[in-house]
Amino acid sequence: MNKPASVPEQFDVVVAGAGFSGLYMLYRLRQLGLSVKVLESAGDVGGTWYWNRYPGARQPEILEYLRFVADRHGLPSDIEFSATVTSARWDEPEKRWRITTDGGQEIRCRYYIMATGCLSMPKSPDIEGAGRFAGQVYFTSRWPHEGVDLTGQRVAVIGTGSSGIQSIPLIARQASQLAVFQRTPNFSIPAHNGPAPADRLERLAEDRDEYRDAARWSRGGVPIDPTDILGGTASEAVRRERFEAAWEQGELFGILNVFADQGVNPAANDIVAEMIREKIRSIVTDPGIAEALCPKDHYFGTKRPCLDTGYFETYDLPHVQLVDLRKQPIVSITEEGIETADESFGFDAIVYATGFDAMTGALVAADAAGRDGVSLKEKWAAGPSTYLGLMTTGFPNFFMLTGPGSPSVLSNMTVSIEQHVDWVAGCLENMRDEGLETIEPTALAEAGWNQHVQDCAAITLHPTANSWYMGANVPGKPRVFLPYIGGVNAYRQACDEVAAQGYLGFRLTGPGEDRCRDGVIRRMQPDVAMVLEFMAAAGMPPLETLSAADARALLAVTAEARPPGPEVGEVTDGVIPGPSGHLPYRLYRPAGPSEGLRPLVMYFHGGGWVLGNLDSDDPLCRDLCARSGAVVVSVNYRHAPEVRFPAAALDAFAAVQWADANAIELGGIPGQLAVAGWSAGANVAAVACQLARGAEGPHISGQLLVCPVVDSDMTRPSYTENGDGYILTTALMRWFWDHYADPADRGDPRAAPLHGNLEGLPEACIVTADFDPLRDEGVAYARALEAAGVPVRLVRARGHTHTSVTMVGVVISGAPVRAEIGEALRNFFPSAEPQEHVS
Ligand code: NA7
Repeated sequence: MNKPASVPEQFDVVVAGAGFSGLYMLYRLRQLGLSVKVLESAGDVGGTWYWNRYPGARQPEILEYLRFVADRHGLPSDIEFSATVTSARWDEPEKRWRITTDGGQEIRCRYYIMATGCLSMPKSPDIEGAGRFAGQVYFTSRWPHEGVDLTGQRVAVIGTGSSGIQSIPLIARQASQLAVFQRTPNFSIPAHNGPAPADRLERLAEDRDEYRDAARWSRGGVPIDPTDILGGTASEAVRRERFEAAWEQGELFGILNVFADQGVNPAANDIVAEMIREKIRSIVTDPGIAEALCPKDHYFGTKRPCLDTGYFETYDLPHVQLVDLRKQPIVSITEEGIETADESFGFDAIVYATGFDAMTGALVAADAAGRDGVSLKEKWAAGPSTYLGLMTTGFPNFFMLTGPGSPSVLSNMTVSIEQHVDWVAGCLENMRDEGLETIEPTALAEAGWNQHVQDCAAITLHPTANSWYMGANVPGKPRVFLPYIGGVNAYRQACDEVAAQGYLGFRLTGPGEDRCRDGVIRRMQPDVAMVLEFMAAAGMPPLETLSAADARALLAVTAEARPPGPEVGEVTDGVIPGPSGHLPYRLYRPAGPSEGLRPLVMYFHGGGWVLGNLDSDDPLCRDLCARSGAVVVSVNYRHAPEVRFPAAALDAFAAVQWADANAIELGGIPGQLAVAGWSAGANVAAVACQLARGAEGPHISGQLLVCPVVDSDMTRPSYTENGDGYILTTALMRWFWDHYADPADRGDPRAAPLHGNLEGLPEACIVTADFDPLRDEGVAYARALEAAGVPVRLVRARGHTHTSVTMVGVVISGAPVRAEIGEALRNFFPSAEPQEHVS
């Protein structure tokens, strides 16, 4: 019963919601001896499982279980049912939240925890005339608890997400006529509901703790073995076998794990998608209806795949009709039924299975305003912003369970809920023990986390879909990827590290206390981090412990396993007359007319003047060629220790002179010549520009320097920060320098171009990577060039290492950086269009 109270009640904590997360939160807070009030809109525990009782929802057992848990621990005595939070205000002087409910109650509390669920705020029907229908209206998300008898009725179902797909076969059993209004066909696989598989039960019985621990440290919160089979390279037989097994198993994480790359690689994704479409065509007899049911506008898994029982089979029933809204959109709901562009339908009942304002809807609706009176709705107008999906700046002591920016809906919710609740409980325990009163994330930590969440999504196919993950199902909702897709395991690791580092990125205050260890918990691109982990696990010996010959042999082996890089028009090998002997080169001509002339880019590979060759940078050269539209000529200069400083730089200069003199034979437009290089190759490219300027020729249009070596000073901060653990180490850089140049020569501008005269040099594009020891010297060179009047475009490869931007086809997050490089190269020249060759 809600009774207006004149004196506000006081609690340590108010929790909104009594579903899985609210119940477990209550249990843990009680253990800490904190006073708690749970406010729940519904008349009972259960959350999602209380509300979603549509036909086919597998909810009764789960709801029963939650009731059992609540009763066993006597939880209901701290829960107020039928009480909805209508507003929450942070009282800064009191350092408390003031909560009001729809019953007029006011409650004060130190901590306010939103356990309001991710799919709990139904989307209001955004269809013209929705209020006009005179018959029965039902929402799958608010299905009457006493059930609905649709026997003999003419029924419409609008929506073919999970709720529609699960309820349609059962509604079809009762209805005399059923019309399904489908806007977007969805991927669905048979659920094969029944007893849990014997092997899983055995594993649980053998060692329950091990099973649960494996779930906690898995990607999706379900302990499965992630495959390493790639869709592109698997044989047809393997593809078929893996797909059929997943189809038979009927589990979401199985069908999402047919290939390791189906979530990131369109070609691999399409193999799975097409196999599902084949299944649909084999089930549905009418080919036209089958085709209309085949999803084709999004990659498989980028919208939540559905699990069904006899869904596609339903369309073979004579009284079931599919209305394809792509062909005949709804014009209006009328008093009698639904009018589309082509037809008028009469119904006795309309069922809306139109989904939810997911992940943010319930949080925003509860009208919380933080320290400066700014509401969550205002703060999140352009999309949610959280730290770890748990808290948000400006809202002290305000926690969200499974909020945006946490794995939540992409994972086994219960596993994610437990992790969140345990983390919050640990945090509050720590605050109590340390005598602290408030906790709030910093702006820096929050911005860093938001960036990481988006970085994780950006390497997948997810952002391409109009899904509720992207907020795309609610008109006007900002298009932002809402959950964290980096994995339950990676997420748990990040949360644990934050706590272990004294609550990194949080400001904590208490009487006489104001502490903050500010920082960003994840700055590295997620795929770069994966490559580092993979390399660490492979246990490669540090290159600097090897001889030059052994290091070269090792790199040759690893190069063989790489993807080849993009197709280009033509690749030819040749030799250049160098200052002392021939230098091999490889020429990459862009696709397109072969006879036209193009701008010419002389490219020099990386490898610390010791390693590398025409093969080592082959994928990168292809990529540069394809992106820039220029002819790229990769030159293999002489290497140390066999031939030391300044041979590499002199070779590079000679190659540039030769290319200028022979531009037309190379397919280059005379006078449109740029240089490019990566690492030590960027060093010799930069030196070649200085030598060309000194020798008054040839004219160089631009210099692209990717993570260049431009100085021998190894004391800059980037050496301290990144000198170990990111592939190019301080020790390896020292090894390179020792092989290449005597200490006395290392200040020579032909070894350290930063020390040269920089006036009159060609315009530059310099790429620096965050986790590169050479980062700061690259920035220093850019600044010095600018000071000398040279136009510079400085490209920051955010979250990258010295090598990762060059890993074409491996590190997906490098592609946008290389797109920028390609644009810079094109801008060096008046036009990248092939020019007619008039001899
Ligand atoms: P979903 O998955 O959001 O599905 C809603 C469906 O309703 C989907 O097919 C929508 O088409 C359709 N829809 C929504 N608005 C309209 C309008 N205005 N006109 C026509 N069709 C519309 O919600 P569910 O409840 O099925 O499932 C939610 C989650 O619960 C599910 O993903 C699982 O995680 C469990 P659209 O695709 O937007 O074109």
